Amino acid sequence: MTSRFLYAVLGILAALLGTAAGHLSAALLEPRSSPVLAVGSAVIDLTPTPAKEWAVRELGTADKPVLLGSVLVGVLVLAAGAGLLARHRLWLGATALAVLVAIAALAALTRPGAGPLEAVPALVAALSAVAALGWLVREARVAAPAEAAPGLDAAPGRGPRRRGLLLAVGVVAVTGGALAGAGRWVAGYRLRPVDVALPAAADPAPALPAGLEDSVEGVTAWRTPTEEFYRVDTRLDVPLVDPDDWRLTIDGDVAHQVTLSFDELLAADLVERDITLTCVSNEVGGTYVGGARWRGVLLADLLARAGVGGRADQILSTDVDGMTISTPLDLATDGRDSMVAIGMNGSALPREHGFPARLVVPGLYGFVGATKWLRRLTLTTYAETTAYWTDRDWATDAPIKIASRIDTPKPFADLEAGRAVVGGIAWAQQRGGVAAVEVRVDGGGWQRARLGPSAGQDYWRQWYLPWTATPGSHRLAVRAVSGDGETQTAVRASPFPDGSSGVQEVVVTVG
Ligand SMILES: Nc1nc2c(c(=O)[nH]1)N[C@H]1C(S)=C(S)[C@@H](COP(=O)(O)O)O[C@H]1N2
Ligand SMILES: [Mo]
Repeated sequence: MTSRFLYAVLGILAALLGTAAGHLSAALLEPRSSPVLAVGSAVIDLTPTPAKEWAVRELGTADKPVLLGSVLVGVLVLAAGAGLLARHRLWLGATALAVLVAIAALAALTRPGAGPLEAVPALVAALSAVAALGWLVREARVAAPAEAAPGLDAAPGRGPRRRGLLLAVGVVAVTGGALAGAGRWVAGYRLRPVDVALPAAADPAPALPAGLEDSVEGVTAWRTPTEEFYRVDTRLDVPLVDPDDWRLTIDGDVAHQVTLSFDELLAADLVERDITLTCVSNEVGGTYVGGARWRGVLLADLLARAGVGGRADQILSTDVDGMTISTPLDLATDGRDSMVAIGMNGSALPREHGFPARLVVPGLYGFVGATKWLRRLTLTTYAETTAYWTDRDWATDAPIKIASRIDTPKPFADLEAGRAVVGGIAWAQQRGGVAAVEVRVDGGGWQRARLGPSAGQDYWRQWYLPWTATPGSHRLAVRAVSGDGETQTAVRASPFPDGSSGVQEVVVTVG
């Protein structure tokens, strides 16, 4: 092993130990302030919108692991550099590590609503990384005193002099691993699901009829299992909210500010509705869409308690960490079942999906109507205040487009000739629901597919069309027609908000 390589490895080891120590202290104090998470979150907020859209499209749900992995790799490359600097001057290497950690501290402190405590994990990381580097470098010098002559790539000595270095490397590596494991465990324990007994809804939804998934192989389940529900948000972690401390405040242009505890929300009149949620970043044929049964308090009831003034044109919602989303007031209150949801598919919201409460507005894309980890609803105007995505040039008005997806057959599938089935889902929230789905084979005429049951206009529908597959290559396209008579167009308009409206076409080979 050359001495350069050795010192780069020592830098990396020291940085890994520091990162693990920082992560554990963050898990104990405030999970989001973990150095790598904080830097990753800052990267998300600083990333220009087109790059973010690209990442969501190209990387899908892997975007977060990829981002965190890149941040970690970046840290390790810089840490290797710090190790190389320490080869000649320990203080130079230590300073480099400290600068690296200062960036993490800055990232943690600039999170919305961050207090000074959130710099502690970075501080812990800095102290442990520098201490580890100091020890490792001292032992490395003992092991290879020739190193004193700069420029000579002397191999570390053998025998007793090397034992100290091996011991130091072993202790740092094992401690780092133990700290990382402990941090993971503590964070996992503190973020375990909260056991809440939800009261029944005063206005329940009727039992959902059986969907097509049992009879048509390959069609998406009509009810998305909670664990499989897509997740899209700007966070790398989930917020740690204690429902006993949590409050929902309604303020701004209101007659009287209203503040509700979680128990008060549970005690309010609850409704239950089947609503399909989707993300504007969903690719044609994509998976950022899901159907769930939401339980909550109608937004109209809550706003009535506060008494909305005449000035407001937007509901600015703020999450527990200060992230903001704006919802057009006129749309949210036009009679649709907008709600502050506390339950999903019969249980309390999972932390990933907004525990303890989130907004659900039927017919609006998630980024303008589905604020998770909700803390405040402020009645204000678009002129006065702007929200996170508004500041990034996204539209403020974003009704969900009519959409349909082919679940089966999969693109580029190889099928056997004979009886086959084309099937999938379609949605047209707040447009009268899905009235028809049409399938086109090889550019021929549009044929009506058979529809699964309906659970109201805000919930998606399954569909299928029996098809006799003949040998050769075939193109299968699908489009939906809404209850209010609109047909999904073939225009794949870009940029947003038309991105999600394209007609999907898949190519299959029949052998
Ligand atoms: N606080 C908060 N709420 C949020 C977001 C977010 O980044 N932060 N993302 C929104 C977006 S873009 C979508 S599509 C939906 C997704 O909700 P889900 O993750 O429960 O499917 O949440 C919305 N609510
Ligand atoms: Mo979204």
